[in-house]
Amino acid sequence: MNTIANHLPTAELQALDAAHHMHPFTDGTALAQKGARVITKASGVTLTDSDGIEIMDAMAGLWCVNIGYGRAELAQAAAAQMTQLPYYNTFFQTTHVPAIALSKRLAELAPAPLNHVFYAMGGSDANDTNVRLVRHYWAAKGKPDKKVIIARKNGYHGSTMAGASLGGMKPMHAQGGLPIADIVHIDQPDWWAEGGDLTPVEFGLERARQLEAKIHELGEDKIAAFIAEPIQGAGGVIVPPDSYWPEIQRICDAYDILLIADEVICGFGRTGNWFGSQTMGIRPDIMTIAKGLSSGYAPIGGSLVSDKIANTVADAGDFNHGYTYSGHPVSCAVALENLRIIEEEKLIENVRDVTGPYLAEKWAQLVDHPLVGEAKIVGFMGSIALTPDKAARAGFAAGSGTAGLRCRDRCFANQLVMRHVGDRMIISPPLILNKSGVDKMLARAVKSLDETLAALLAEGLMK
Ligand code: PXG
Repeated sequence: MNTIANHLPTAELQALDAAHHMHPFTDGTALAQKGARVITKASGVTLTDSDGIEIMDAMAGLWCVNIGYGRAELAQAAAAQMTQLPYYNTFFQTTHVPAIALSKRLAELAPAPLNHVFYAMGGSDANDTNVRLVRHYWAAKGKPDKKVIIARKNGYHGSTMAGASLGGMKPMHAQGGLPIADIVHIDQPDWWAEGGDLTPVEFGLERARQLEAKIHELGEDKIAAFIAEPIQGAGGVIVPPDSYWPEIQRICDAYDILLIADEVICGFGRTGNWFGSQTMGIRPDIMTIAKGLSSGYAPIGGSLVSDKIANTVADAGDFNHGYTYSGHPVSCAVALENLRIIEEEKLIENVRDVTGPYLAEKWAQLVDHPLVGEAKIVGFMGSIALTPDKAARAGFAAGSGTAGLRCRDRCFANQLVMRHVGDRMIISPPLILNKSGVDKMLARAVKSLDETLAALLAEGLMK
């Protein structure tokens, strides 16, 4: 059997990595100088690197390992499926049992009218499906000009041409000629950074009404859909004010605009419900899913689609779209086993009723730290805003990321993976993290914040 050598010295692995492996969202030259951290194994909420150092993973990989690492049941489900039927496609009027079973299960879990699934390999390509699907839907309804999709600045919807276009990340648009045609962006509901003198409630309404203004500007018959994450993840865990989502829902209903909820991060328990749309009280026509669907054990994503859309598209002939690995049997089998574990071990109820509230109470106390201006958390996704001046909600004079980068490095040194987005620190731990795990995570976070504060003061970056 071909095994993957895992016994080379770290420096040798790093040199090989630098020589041949191009990393996502990475300055390759800088990384080659520093050397990538090599992760060799993981169990529960703990990673181990090639030097044997154990690191607590407060990001669940990339927001995806919801059931935690090392669950042999998923490996067994994959092995059994590979033995029985490693691959077959779902094109040309064929199907297979894992895709059938997973589709049925997802239809049961999703809010009422979302009874249909179109599979992808992850969230980006699922959002590509969504762009084509909503435009095809309106064309089938005799409205081919209803094709503009409204999205948000600082939203994240993936890295493909359509995914990155829907996203509102300026550095991504700056590379490769994005966004593609007929995708426009409105401002995000980030009260801390952009709320000015408005109350959160006023600001939430103001940002939601930008959607209405954009619809008036472009014309209702030109707008196919609005897409947003229930809670922005990669943008920095931005929890919108309570007034935001009800107003967005009202506007989508009033103007016959399809609502696409990108649940890639919020789905599968992250917010204390199966879906973030339930937590935020919205009724999407389409939900993008990925990540927690398989807890990252196998690549799978997709679009959960309403009866209204699926039936219209079915009646309109071929939908000329699909991926070789749409509904891959091994990924479907792994996802089903993952969903079984989430349900039977009551991971979502635990986040909603036990560990989530416990974490929320302690997380809120972080605002007492001199460096922390805002602490936000919903279920098991949280963020804190680092600031040199809480009252002014100020940024650092030396630029965005001044404190965030230092804090992220201190976290690593203190055996904690906590990410930074600019000067926001974010967490999204595995849903299995228990109360003592929460305590351990917070102790390491506070130590890292203390050290960051000391460094900022010593370097004269903060008074
Ligand atoms: N939508 C959302 C809301 C996401 O968070 C995608 C779509 C794309 O999914 P795929 O599976 O194609 O990557 C994502 C992915 C980060 C980070 O740095 C976040 C994501 C991916 C990579 C990095 O926070 N989210």
